[in-house]
Amino acid sequence: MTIHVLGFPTTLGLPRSAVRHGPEALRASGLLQALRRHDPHVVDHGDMAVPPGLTSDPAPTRVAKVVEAARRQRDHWLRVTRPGDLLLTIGGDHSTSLGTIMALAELGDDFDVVWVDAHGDFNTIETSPTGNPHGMVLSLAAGLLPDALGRVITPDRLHLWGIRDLDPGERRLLAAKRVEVLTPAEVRARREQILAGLRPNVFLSFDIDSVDPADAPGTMTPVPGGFTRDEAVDLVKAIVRGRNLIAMDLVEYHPDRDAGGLTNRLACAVLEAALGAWSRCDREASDAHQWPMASPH
Ligand code: 6HN
Ligand code: MN
Ligand code: MN
Ligand code: MN
Repeated sequence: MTIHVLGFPTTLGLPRSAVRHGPEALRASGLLQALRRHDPHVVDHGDMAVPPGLTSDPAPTRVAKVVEAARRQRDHWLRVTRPGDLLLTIGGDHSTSLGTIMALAELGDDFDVVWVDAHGDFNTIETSPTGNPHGMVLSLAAGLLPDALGRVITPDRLHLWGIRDLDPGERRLLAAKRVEVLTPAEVRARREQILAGLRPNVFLSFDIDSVDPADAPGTMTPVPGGFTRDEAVDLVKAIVRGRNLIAMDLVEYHPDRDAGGLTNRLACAVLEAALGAWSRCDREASDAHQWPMASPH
């Protein structure tokens, strides 16, 4: 059982150079060593080369570039992963997560996506107020931008938790597709029920801005009213415990906005919480979870 760690310093979803340094900043503060304390089977795949995002590109081009980078990430995962492994990606903006959804879908796994975020990331080019593809990742995966990508996942598999900032158009789309969208207050109130509603195999995509800006200032899109640091760590443990975490992402970390390193420590704590809970899971039980073997390279 290997934990594959990949840096994906993409700015294709949000053109802003500081987010490129997310993986580097977390590595510099000892993330890999911390993860290896929980589980020795950590393999660092380094950072994928991703071209910079350009606001001068028209929106369809920006989306196409996100899809192209995601395909390369998918292909990387398909080459290296084996049944029972954990795919861990450090972003990058939230377009980091598309390639992993594509890989898991291709592997034929039966999985849910838990998207812990302040935002729905369900805009289309038409509904987006900014044109930034990091706000379109789940609509892309659900096939709502058919010119860019066919449907990779059905909307019933999406679980959006911590959401408190939706644009009007994406709100309508989420309702029309009957996606589970819960505010932090709803997650607190219905925690056991919503956890029980998840499939055993989970991809947890953790956007730093799900946490309140008081505890996680190091992001470009802060929204008040988020989870506290302790709530976030506890929620991650609860998601992983008794379930099979097959992939996890940590995204939208902007080190230049992280005075005092508060967000860096939060990011490490969230990843350590996930890995600690993952390593304590009954790995025997997860052998039942079989992926078709990817061909060796
Ligand atoms: N994220 N809804 C806004 C937009 O520009 O579409 C913000 C998106 C934030 C993206 O959280 O990864
Ligand atoms: Mn997001
Ligand atoms: Mn967000
Ligand atoms: Mn579900």
